[in-house]
Amino acid sequence: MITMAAAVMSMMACSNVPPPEPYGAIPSPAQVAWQKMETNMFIHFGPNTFTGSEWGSGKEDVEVFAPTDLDCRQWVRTARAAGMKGVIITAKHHDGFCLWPNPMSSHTVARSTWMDGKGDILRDLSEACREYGLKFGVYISPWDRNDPTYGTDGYNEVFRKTLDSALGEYGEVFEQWFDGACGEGPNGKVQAYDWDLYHRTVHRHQPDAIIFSDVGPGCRWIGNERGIAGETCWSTLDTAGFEAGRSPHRDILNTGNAGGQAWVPGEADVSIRPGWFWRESENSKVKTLSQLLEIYYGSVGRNSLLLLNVPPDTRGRIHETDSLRLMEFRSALDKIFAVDLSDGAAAEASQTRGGSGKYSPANMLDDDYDSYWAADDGITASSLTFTLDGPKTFNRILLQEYIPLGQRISRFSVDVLADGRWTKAAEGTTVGYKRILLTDTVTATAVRINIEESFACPVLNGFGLFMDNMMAADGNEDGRISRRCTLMPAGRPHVLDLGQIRTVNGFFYEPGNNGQGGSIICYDLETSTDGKTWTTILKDRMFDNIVNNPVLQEVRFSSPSEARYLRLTPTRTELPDTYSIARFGAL
Ligand code: FUL
Repeated sequence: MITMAAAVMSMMACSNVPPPEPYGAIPSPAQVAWQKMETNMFIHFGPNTFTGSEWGSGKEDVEVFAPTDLDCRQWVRTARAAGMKGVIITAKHHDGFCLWPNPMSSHTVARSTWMDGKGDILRDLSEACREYGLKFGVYISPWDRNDPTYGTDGYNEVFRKTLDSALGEYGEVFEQWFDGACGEGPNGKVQAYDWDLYHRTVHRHQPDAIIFSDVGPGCRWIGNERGIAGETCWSTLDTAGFEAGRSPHRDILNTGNAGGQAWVPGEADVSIRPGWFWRESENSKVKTLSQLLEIYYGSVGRNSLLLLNVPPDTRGRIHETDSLRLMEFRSALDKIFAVDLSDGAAAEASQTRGGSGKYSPANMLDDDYDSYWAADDGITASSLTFTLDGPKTFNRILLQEYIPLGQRISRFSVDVLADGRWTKAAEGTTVGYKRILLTDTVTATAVRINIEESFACPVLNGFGLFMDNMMAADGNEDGRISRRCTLMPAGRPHVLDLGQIRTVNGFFYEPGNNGQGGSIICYDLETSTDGKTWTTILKDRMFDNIVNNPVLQEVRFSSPSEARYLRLTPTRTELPDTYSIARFGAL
C-alpha cells in the first residue's frame, strides 16, 4: 500500500513539473501553423508571361494578357501533388496589371477582351484552393509602374483600397506578400509607403494572415532569391528602425539575429526556372532534382519555409517540364523521409526536466508535435543519446526545437557510434522549427546530440535519421559549379570580339558566379564593325531584378545589327569599384 501511495505521489509530482517559460520572442499560433506548412508554391503570372520581361514597364497593352487555356485548378492540383500546402499568386506585379477586376485600377483583366473582361484569377484560384484543400495567398507589389498617382500621397489610399478589394472578396488569405522592390512610378517619383496603413488593412480583412516583407512582421525575406537560408538561421530579428525596402543587410536577413526582438521567421523564395515568369527559352532550364533537393535542405532544412515559384505558361497552365520535375521532387522527398531509421531507438538524456516522464527524451521520437524533451531551468548544455535498433546507415539527421517556447539552441554537435567508436558527424549553431543536417553516409548503432549552448534550457520535440540516395542521382550539379568569372574595374567597358561581322539580334549577360554579387544594374550597349566607330543600340537600360536574382538575362534588339564587336558599358553597378561577368555573348 505504502509503495503504491509513494508511486502515485511521485507520478503526481512529475506531472506537476511546470513547462519551461517561453524564451524571448515567440511565434503567434498563426506563425506556428504557417511554419508547419513547410513548402508552398509561388505563382508568377501576368503580362510578363507574354512579353518575356522580368519587370514590366506598366505601359503594356492590356490585350497582351491573353492566356489561351487557363486552368487554375491544374495549378493547385500540381501544387497539391507536389506536397505543397498553399499557393501565393502575383495578383499585381510591378507593372501594376491586376489579375482581378480591381476597381481602383484601369490596368486589369476587366479592361481586356480576355474572357470578355469577365476573367478573375483571384476568384478562380481561391475557389480551386478551397476545392483541393490548399491555402490561398496573394502577392501585391506596392511598387506600381502604371498607377498615375504612384509617387504622390494619394497613392497610399489607392493602394489601401486595392488591398481592400484583393483581400476582402476571396475568402481566407493565409499570407500577404509585400515585395520590397521600390522604384520610380510613371511620374519619375518614388513612393513613401504607409506601411502601418497597409498592415492594418491586411489584418482588418485577414486577422491571421502572415505578412511577408523584407522585415515581416509575419515572416521575412531570406536575403536572396536562391532559396537558401543561412546555416545559422534565427527566427528572431531586430526590426526597430527598419521597414520593407529599408531593411537590415541581406546577410542579416539570411541568418536573423540571435535573441532578436521580434519573431520574424525566414521564408526562402526561389524560382524553379532562372526567371520568375515563364519563358519558352527557359523550358530547358528548369532546375534539376539535385538542385531542388539542395534548395529543400537549404530552406526547410534550415528553419525556413520554402516558397517555390512555378510560373504558368502562356496557355495559363503549368508546363509539363515543371510539373514532371515537381513530381520527381515530391517522390524523392517521400522516398528519403518515408523510413525514419531512428524508429525503435531508445532515448536517454543527460538530464530531464524535474525527472519527469512528461519531458522524456522519448517524446522526440513520437509524432506528437506538442510533446517534447526539456531540461531543467538553468541547464543550457546537455546531451541526448539515441541507441538505435541495430546498425543503421544514414546521411541526414533531423532535429526540431519546440518553437512555441521560442528558439533557444545556439550551438550543438552530433556524434555517431560506429565500429565501437564515437566520432563527430556534424556540428551547427541553430536548430529552430526544423534542422536537417547533411552528413557523410555512416553506419552507426547510436547517435548523440550534444547541446553546447542554449539561451535557456533546451526544448526539443523531434529527432530522425534518414538516408538520401537521391541528391546527386540526376548527375547534374550545374547549379553548384562555379563558372569562371571576370571581375572588371567599374569604369571600364567590356568588349566582345565575334571574330567576324555577324548579324546580331541581341545579347546575353550573366553576372558573377552563384550570386556572389557584382552585377551590372544599368548599361549602354554599342556595336561596331571595326572596333573604332561605335553605334549605340541601347542607352542606360536596366537588367531587371538582377541584384536579387543574378541569373543570365537575354536582351533582344528592336532590329538586328551587323557587328563584329559588342561593347557593354556599365552605367550603374551593384558594387562601387568593380563588376563581374560570368557570361556575355551575342544572340
Ligand atoms: C522581387 C521582384 O522584383 C521579382 O520580380 C519577383 O517578384 C520576386 C519574387 O521579388 O523583389
